[in-house]
Amino acid sequence: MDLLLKNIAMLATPLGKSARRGREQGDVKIIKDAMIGVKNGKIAYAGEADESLRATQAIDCAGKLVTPGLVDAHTHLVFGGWRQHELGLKLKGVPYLDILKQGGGILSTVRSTRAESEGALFEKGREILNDMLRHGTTTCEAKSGYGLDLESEMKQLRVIKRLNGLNTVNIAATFLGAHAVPEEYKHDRKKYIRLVTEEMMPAVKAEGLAEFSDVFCETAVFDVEESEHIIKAAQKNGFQTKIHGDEIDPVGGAELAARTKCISAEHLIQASDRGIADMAEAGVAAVLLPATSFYLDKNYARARKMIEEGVTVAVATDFNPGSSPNLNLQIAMNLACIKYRMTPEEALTAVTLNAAAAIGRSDTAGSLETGKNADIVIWDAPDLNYIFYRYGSNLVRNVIKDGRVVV
Ligand code: IZC
Ligand code: ZN
Repeated sequence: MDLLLKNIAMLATPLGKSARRGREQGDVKIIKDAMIGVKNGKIAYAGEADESLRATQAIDCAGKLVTPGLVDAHTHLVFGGWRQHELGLKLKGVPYLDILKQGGGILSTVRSTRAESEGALFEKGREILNDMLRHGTTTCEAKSGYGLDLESEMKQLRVIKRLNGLNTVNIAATFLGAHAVPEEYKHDRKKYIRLVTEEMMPAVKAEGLAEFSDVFCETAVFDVEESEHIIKAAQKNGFQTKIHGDEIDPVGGAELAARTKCISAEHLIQASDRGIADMAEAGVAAVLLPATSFYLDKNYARARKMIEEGVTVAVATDFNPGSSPNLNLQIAMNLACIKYRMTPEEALTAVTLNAAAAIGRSDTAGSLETGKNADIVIWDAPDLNYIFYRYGSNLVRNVIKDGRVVV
């Protein structure tokens, strides 16, 4: 073997190549006094300590906790500018959707992203990925949606592709041309939807720039009928589909995700009972974003009900310059316990295997078992509970990505 991780006090990992839902979400394998062996960037052994194992390099894990590298299944990580100027508006009580209606919010980031060069976006994205890695994230999803014209959407997606090529954090790309109606189309939204479905989608597909397509289905953004049309067009263009649904108002996003067989639906703060049952039935993953609830000072999605009904639950940061300017998945993990009432075991599965499943990566990422990518976090923690309890500090001690120590 190339690398051996020795003296692991506790190895904690979900198991399998597909999502774990219902009661199985909390089925995490815990091995005390464990070892992990790595060969050619893949896991070759993960089990009890075995002194007969040999490798060219060894790491002493100093009696700490080891888990799979974290998977952040929902981010908007490439954008120009920030939006700290909106903090004062928020504190005065101006709602998120009102800021957007006044041409701020997403549209403010669209202006700064359009104005930024591809090179500058790439450099900023590189810094962000390094920061994510330092916080334990080894795989993430990244959405476009701050270009909202053909060239700027392509620019954002090309940046995502180049960032993925750095191999800092593995990235699954999502086209989000339907993130908002840009200002120049505000009097002809149908025309913008045609631009997204008839020009942008084929162009993105032709250059192989995104696997997934997403839509912001929300009051005053895209209604259910428009969203359904956009999802179906994406599927015709060969994308797997995702939806930002029921984030602020209960518009029926969960039901739509189930009806159209989306791979995942995100946010779901206001998802109805019917919508949750439909998602369980259709096998749509819920990607819940508790740091967004926190930052928008909103309610929290009904994660317990979703788990009880058999929905696959993943938890992600929603990192973006507006509603969730935090890229540290550990914060979302803590909120998943405290606000969603998920157990540490359920929450670990939500940020590893289930998150990987929500972005089509569960065959290679999200668990520590033979054959998977050797993406591993060594924590400054003696056991699993500790990382959900000691919130606020970055508890990552080392990160191993594809079998190499990178942090
Ligand atoms: O820039 O505000 N919710 N999209 C949907 C976002 C938040 C990102 C943003
Ligand atoms: Zn989002």
